[in-house]
Amino acid sequence: MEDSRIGLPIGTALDRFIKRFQDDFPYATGELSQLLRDIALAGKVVNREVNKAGLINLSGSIGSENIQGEDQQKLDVLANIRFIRAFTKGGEACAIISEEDEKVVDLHNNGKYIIAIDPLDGSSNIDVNVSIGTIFSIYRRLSPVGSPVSEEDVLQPGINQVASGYLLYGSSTILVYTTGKGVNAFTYEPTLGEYFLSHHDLRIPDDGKIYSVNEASAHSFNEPVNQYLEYCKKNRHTARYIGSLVADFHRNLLKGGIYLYPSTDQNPQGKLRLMYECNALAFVVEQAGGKASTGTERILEIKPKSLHQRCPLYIGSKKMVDRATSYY
Ligand code: P6P
Repeated sequence: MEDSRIGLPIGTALDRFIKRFQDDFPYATGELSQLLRDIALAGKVVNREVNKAGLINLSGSIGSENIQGEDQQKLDVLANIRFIRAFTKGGEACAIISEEDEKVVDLHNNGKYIIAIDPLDGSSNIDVNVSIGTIFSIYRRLSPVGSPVSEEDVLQPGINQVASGYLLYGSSTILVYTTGKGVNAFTYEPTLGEYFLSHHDLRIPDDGKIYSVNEASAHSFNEPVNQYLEYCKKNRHTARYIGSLVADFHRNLLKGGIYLYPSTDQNPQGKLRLMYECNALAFVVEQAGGKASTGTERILEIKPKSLHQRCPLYIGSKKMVDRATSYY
């Protein structure tokens, strides 16, 4: 099916799509394109490991905790190694902020880009065969190429992102990303080892009836959250919560909906991390016509204070986020 807006039909290979749009970037000298290819390649490798985890004893935990104090799954560590290796070989990124590493991973090269990544989000679902995902953000470094990576390079607000997206390892594996000119999705065809354009210029429905929240924490939600949930129930919404952010987000992106992770007594700042979960998805959802807020502040405008800081997250259809935040 020819899409006149871009002259590239559904089914176009990722590489050709990236090349076609590389010229849209005044400063693009191909590095950002190469970075996207590196992510796609690492995603293929992680996809293969995720799909056979049970067979080669890759599921389960390694008995250690990451800096978040969360039980590290074998695939968490593997995915982190795969993505860092891809960026190291590619040479386009000079530093990486990863959920699995306490400090910034400095690649000591002349790369122009900073990556923030959650290599495998929702990994506690690996053992029960529920979809999981990789979430990534790409920034340009602010300090001169080749100089030591500075704190201002890594703690940039989400509005500075040059690209962001996610891989969803589900019934099929899909790569969804934006470079600030809309959102496109590529479905992976494992027999050909290639991603093909499956959703062009994705737009999230302005409104929806699906809300995603873990209501087991409702006793500790603040009043505005409970008022909104009351509204949802009175207006015949549907609750859908997979417990895997990327899977919940992707369904809401396609069908319309809102995902909420408010502050709770267990996670007073919210559970999700600003740098490599909230900012990345906020850029995607805004590019698709949706919204992302902490409840009181636009996610993309938050000035980060630390690598792994958390924030409350309301993300999805514009009208749903507006209503949810109107109770504040
Ligand atoms: P809870 C997975 O650990 C994750 O980061 C997201 O993928 C998911 O939406 C959320 O946490 C689930 O958290 O507290 O509901 O189990």
